[in-house]
Amino acid sequence: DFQHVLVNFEANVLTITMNRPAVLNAFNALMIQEMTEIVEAAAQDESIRCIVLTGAGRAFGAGQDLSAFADKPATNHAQATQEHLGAYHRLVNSILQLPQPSIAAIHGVATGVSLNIALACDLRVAAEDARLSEAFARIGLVPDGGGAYFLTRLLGAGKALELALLADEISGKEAERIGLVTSCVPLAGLEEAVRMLATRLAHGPTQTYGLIKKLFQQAQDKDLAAVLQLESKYQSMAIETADHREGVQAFMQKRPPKYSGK
Ligand code: T3D
Repeated sequence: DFQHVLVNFEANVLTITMNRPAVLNAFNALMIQEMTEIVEAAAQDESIRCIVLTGAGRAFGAGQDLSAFADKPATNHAQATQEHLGAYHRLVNSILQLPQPSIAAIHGVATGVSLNIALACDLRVAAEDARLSEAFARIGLVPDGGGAYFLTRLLGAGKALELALLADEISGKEAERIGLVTSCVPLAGLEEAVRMLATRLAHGPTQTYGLIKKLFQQAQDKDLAAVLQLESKYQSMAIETADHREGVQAFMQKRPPKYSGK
């Protein structure tokens, strides 16, 4: 049982809901710890074939819970930040390294480190009411939780720096336009849109998805020769999977494939 996170497992999809709605799901130490524990366990569980990350109440997440820092002298801020960062880094890495596909379902506020946690997911679906912002500079901080890494890769260096410096909120529609989210849907349709996407992924070739994720992550800082080597490595693994055989057989037999994830 978790204090700040709800977990639901249904039809091979694990939904992780950040659950501190009174503070718009701002992160405290326990919520970071609980989420990390859940994500690390999910990585080991073959029955989980897609992971959805979302927030309870009217927001995805309002970043770090600032109340813990508000009444401390300035010197302790830096110390507390250092302590928190290690925990955030472990969470970001655990999401990024998930072998299964992950989706962030974003409604309302997604700001600061909460937004960057969403960027660690493979796909993002935003509601039209979404308010995304790299709010850090507003309170005199640099983006953490991997923001500089994710934003520059998703958007290019120029747009990434603009979002970080101006720290303005952008809407779900604007986020879709610039490629920060996969799609933007009306709030009332968010749950269903994410359920459909998660179900589709959960019926896919899970092991191959894991290989695709590794290939694309590792390709980011390599030249073509190195990427071609990597694709050979991962293709020779994919070609051995039962799902590859099933995919080819289904094509030849003119029927939809039935993937086991293996
Ligand atoms: O440890 C470290 O490494 C530091 C790392 C920091 C990383 C970061 O995430 S930096 C960014 C931190 N987050 C923010 O700066 C956002 C702060 N919140 C806001 O600016 C506003 O709340 C929003 C623009 C996000 C939403 O505004 P609105 O008007 O929709 O809602 P609200 O009324 O401001 O918030 C509702 C409640 O949530 C409110 O509490 P109350 O008055 O009803 O008792 C508000 O205080 C609380 N809340 C919102 N965000 C936070 C928060 N409480 C603690 N920490 C928050 N981040």
